[in-house]
Amino acid sequence: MSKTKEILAQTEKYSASNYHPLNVVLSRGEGVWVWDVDGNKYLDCLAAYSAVNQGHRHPRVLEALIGQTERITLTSRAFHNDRMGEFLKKLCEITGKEKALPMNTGAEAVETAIKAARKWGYKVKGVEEDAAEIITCAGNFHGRTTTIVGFSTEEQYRDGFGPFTPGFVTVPYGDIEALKKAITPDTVAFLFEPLQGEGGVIVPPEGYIKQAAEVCKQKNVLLIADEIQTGLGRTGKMFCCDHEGVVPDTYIVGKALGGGVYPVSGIACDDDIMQVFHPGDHGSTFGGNPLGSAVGLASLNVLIDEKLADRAAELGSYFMEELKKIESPHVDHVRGKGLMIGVVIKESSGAARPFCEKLRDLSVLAKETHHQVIRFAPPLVITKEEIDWALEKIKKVLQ
Ligand code: IF1
Repeated sequence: MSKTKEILAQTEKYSASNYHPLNVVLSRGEGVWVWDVDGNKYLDCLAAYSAVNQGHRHPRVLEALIGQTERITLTSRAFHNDRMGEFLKKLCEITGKEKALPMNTGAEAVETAIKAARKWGYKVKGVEEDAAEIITCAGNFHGRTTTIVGFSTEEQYRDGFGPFTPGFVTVPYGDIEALKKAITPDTVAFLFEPLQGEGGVIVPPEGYIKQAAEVCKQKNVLLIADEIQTGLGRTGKMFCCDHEGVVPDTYIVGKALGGGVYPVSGIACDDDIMQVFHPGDHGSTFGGNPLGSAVGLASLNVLIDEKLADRAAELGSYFMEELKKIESPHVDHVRGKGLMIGVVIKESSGAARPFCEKLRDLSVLAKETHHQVIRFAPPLVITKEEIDWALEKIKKVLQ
């Protein structure tokens, strides 16, 4: 039995079946390339859902990780450590914000943003206790906690997990009038993705983000951008909100902040919001630990020094243009921004999954989202030659 089959059987036996992965067992990674246990090589066009923007095992990220393991890795926040301040300084410089609060996973950072918005609503805006409302969008994906799935519009993410947290109002994504109508005196925040990843690589209408920012400013409602997947260079700018020159009240970051080696997330905002947190109000065992901070700092430095956002802009438009040129009876259209691209498969051609399986057979790893969309989101260190290599295989499968 091949090593792959052996490991698939072992996983089948011992793992919860909360995922339906492609049948490929990865054991090595380098840049945009990954190898399975049988030595087959693949081009990774998912980058762990944009958590590997710097490429697999980036030397500078590994150096920070391994170097820090030789000093100290975890202190808890009961004591200070010598790496967190430097990391948060860099994060504040990049976001242009006064303060940052480090967490670990994206969902934890989203929950932190929700708590900050609610408390700001009560202590600063003057909303009555427990009456705070947060507006979110249909088709959202912000994580898997019960509060977050409570405002998901994807039935499967909610099924069997109730009862849910109150205080959330859903509006259609991209619809400014609906957002205006949904705001009440109790609305404390609008939480949105500047481009919906899991929703199927949905790009909102031009100007939507700017208009949302204006509406929120007028109504004293916090604009909270979940840039966990779209941020850190993925869409061709440091943050996706930058495409419309919008600076949200709160940035939520994660995924690539950990450089593909360690969970690092957080929120960044000015002190008028962050000052609602007093000692003991909020925290986590691992948030702000020296190992994650060292990795977070290196991850940001790599993004900046290697100009990965510019790379994503240039190579993303090349990739998208070439995908659009492919004559295929199966493709409805191509959409996205930077190196966050979705190829929408016509219903008449069935689901996207079989196309991903054929791509795997040709050594390209991509993942479907929402049945009809093949998502292409490779590490931002990809070269034009590697994109051309992938395009050959993608053409074969789509034609
Ligand atoms: C899964 C999706 C992507 C995110 C945004 C917060 C989080 C995510 C915009 C939470 C996480 C991951 C989660 C993973 C698959 C993947 C995903 F398909 F689920 F939706 F990328 F599109 N905000 N997205 O994309 O961050 O707690 O996971 O660190 O749950 O299957 P997390």
